[in-house]
Amino acid sequence: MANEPHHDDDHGHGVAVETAKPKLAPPPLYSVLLLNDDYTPMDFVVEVLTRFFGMNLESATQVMLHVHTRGRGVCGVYTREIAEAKVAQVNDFSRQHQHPLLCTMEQA
Ligand code: TYC
Repeated sequence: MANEPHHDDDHGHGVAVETAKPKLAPPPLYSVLLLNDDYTPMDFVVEVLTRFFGMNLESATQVMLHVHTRGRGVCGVYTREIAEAKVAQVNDFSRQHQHPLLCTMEQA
């Protein structure tokens, strides 16, 4: 009886063992949005969508028209740091070209 095998993790040496958490939680995701305005040219918005969001001309035109008619639209979904970088790049680019186009983000 004294030499029966142990069936716990510490092999009978009194070490406290805590079971590891099985997984890391996935990072929260953020939607990057464009907002409509009355002044930014449609061509410029299409240029932004192709340059910063990797869209082809057809997708970029669809998203631009969606924003134009609905007021806002999603350009892409990213982790926080990538979304923040996209927002900064788009707003800098728009200001450099003297357009009031606004890009923002929200948790998806
Ligand atoms: N409403 C603008 C126009 O009529 C076009 C536009 C589309 C502006 C999308 C911003 O995010 C925008 N010229």
